[in-house]
Amino acid sequence: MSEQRLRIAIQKKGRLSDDTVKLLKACGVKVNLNTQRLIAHSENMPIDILRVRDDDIPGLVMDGVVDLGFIGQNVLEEESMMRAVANEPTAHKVVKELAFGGCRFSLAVDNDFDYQGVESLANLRIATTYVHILKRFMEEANVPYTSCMLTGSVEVAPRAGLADAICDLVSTGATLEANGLKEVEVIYRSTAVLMQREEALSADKQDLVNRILTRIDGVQSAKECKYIMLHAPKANLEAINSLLPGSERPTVMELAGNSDHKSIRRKLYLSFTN
Ligand code: PRT
Ligand code: ZN
Repeated sequence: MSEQRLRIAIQKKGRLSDDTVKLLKACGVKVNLNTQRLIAHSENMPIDILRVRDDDIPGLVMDGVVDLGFIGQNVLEEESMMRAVANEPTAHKVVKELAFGGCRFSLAVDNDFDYQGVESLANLRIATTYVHILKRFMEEANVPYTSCMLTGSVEVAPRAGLADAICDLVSTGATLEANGLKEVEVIYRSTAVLMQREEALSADKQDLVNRILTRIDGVQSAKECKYIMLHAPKANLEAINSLLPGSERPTVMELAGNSDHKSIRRKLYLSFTN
């Protein structure tokens, strides 16, 4: 890989891959990712794309091996805490929050578990992949527990007799439900982010990063903005508007032949986090 080209690490195969590649394409970065190659070179920009497991991305950026990385905040947070304990470099900048990869990191127990609060988990065994994020939460709650580190199939741990509870990523909740578990505590919320190495880049590389960031803003604001339209009783206009997020005023129009109702139109900026 050339020092002059911007190096970006992305997840090779997984939940962040498609959205990351789509975003890069929408930003005008042309690259052929149809091969199995570890490194792909952009055809139209001085960019090399490194395709790796998501767990490797924070370290590659923190060690300065790549300039940018697309990663879930949960993985970044966990790796930062792990490296801090090991006295390894952790410096980096989060340069953009992204509108995909949204999930929550939650404690879950069997449906028939009588959960009264975190104290109900005292001295129990909790299975998780992100042991440091869980540890911070349990220490802050001052609840002793034993952790059981699993890198996959965390949701089957209680049924398999490996743990009494789990702490795992949740998006729709379907996996918990399918395994007879209930979500009892959200301990961390995550989206994908774009991270950059701490050390300054050359002026040319930083210009390119700035151009990409501006394009991401353009792509995300186009996606995040939706119009809603509804017909509602005149008397409820203020109440309805107060329920909608943001401070923008709606466009209110008369409805032909109906003096009690109005047509309301409002632009909404959607949040992508769960
Ligand atoms: O192979 P590699 O190490 O690169 O990938 P991976 O298997 O470690 O990660 P991957 O691809 O599963 O997830 C990558 C990132 O996507 C995570 O680190 C999160 O930031 C984000 N993300 C968003 C999720 C989810 N949503 C999610 N639902 N990651 C995992 N899940 C799993 C969860 O662990 C559980 O098994 O999906 C299941 C729950 O989903 P629901 O919809 O049933 O609730
Ligand atoms: Zn992973």
